[in-house]
Amino acid sequence: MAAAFETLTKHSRLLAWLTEVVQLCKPDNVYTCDGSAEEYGYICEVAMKHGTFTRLNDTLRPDCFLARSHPSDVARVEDRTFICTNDQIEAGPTNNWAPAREMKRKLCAIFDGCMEGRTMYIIPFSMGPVGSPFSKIGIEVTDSAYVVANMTIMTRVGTKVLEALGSDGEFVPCLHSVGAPLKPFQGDVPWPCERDPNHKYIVHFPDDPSIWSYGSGYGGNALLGKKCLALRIASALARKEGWLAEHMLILCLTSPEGEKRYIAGAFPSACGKTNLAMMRPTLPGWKVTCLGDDIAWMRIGEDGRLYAMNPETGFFGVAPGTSYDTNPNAMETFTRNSIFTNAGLTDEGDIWWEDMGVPAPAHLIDWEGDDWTPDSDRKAAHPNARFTAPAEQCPVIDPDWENPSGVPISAILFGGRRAGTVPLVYEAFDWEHGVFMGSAAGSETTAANLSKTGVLRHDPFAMLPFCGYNMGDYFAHWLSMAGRTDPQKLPRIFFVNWFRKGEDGHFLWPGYGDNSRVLKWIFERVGGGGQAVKTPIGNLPAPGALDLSGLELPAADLEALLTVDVGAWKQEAADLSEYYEEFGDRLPTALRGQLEALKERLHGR
Ligand code: OXD
Ligand code: MN
Repeated sequence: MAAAFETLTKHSRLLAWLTEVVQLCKPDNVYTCDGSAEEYGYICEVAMKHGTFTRLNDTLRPDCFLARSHPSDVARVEDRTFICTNDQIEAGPTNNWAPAREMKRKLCAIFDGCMEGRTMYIIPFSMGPVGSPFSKIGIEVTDSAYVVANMTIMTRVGTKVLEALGSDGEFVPCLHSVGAPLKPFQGDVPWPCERDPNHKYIVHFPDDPSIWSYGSGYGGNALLGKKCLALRIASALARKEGWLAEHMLILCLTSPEGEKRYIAGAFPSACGKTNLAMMRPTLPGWKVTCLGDDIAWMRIGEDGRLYAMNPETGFFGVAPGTSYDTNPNAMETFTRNSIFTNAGLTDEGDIWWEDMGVPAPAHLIDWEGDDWTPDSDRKAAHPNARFTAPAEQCPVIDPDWENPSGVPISAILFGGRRAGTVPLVYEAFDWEHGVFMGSAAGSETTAANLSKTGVLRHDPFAMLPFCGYNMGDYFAHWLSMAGRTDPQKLPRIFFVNWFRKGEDGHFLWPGYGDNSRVLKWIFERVGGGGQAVKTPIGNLPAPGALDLSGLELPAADLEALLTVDVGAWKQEAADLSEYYEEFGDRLPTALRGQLEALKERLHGR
């Protein structure tokens, strides 16, 4: 057992807060994490003892575990996620809001005694390299060993963080409970959580800042460093401090000549960010290395360029669909030291999921713990099943992924899953137009959140579920970056769409490693080359400018991928006008101006 927290820090605010949460939550034991390998082993043993973890076959998948969640707790719960400020306008129209003071009162009642019969774990963690001036420290208090194990992979945890915090450093208090206290002699279940979907609370107080999460043990609801701190809280801090906290992958593209360019990309959940971040290019001689697959913190550096850093240390990726065809580097990343949640368990003790690229076994145990055969009419893995894997195990991890100063970004991509209208790639005319493009992003929904699938939802900058303040102000903050440096030094902005479909429903673009063809054009554009044609929506690749060597793409498909359907875009602009109404007077006039200019270009004026 680790030493009592009182002996581990002299930070009086931290001590006061921990004392308060112990009194409130009333755990049986308190354990402070030191972040060591021994501790990780011990936590995994605890999770196995509770039935949360099953150890996988040590030959096939060394030091890996499978967890099965309760069927009521399988994804982020956006309808139970709140941004709590004094005035609703500060949270804006895209967030659930409640008055901060009232919500705190309510949460204090809900958290009262919520850890009875359980161990409280204190997890000191750093988002970003420990000690980097760009990093932020959080202290997560949780009653879930599963959360401790996952946080240990996803963030930098332990004593070194308390040391960096010193006696008066800033930290974000992050209180988490699965919401399932144990009465004396009550037996535990493998995945304790609040079963009532209306009694889960993922609450952010950006003005404190602090996070309170109750009732779910899953993913972004519970691993509070990720969406809660590194996006919702960080976006609000970033606005105050003049930087950007974004839902973006970071990759480095190296040309056959050895020239490197760093690219960041914002895509809504389940649009293939992880696949793109560690892609194996099909174009000979081109190389992609990965710095991050989900979150980028970006600041203007001393040279006036925008630098990006991944605050995480692991990948929490969607498992189904991940295969040696779609993402061989991810497959190599989670060969060991990884946690799988809601995957199928084969009779050999390995994991399996739909579209893993290996035939379905004749029998397995599905994500709900039941026998499954290929004839079953259920999925073996939940569609939002996940792998948690250390970033350092990625075969193409970039040597600079932990550089405390980040890497200079040359291009920013926005994208989404769009069956129609949006071409394969186009480039913004300038920063303001690029911000407009980001604000107009949207995607057809999938299983990473609980909304209906296949419906188009606006998802500006892929930040709809993650922006910790008024989205109109967020647009203004993006626009303001042009005033913080020489705008010519800012990255160029592009929109991409790998998901365009033909009339018969087939994908027009092969995607995956062939996306390197689009990245090559982007690489050339930012270097001053790459031919483009100006269209009403932006600059598209000129005929012949995309490198399609070795690819058999029907001419009609290429044509459909690279033409601007003016009629469809007029409709798109009309939809956007309506969407913009939501933001009222918080919508920057520059964006209204961009929309009007787009309409004029579409009408040929
Ligand atoms: C994620 C998400 O899990 O965006 O990364 O939903
Ligand atoms: Mn994400």
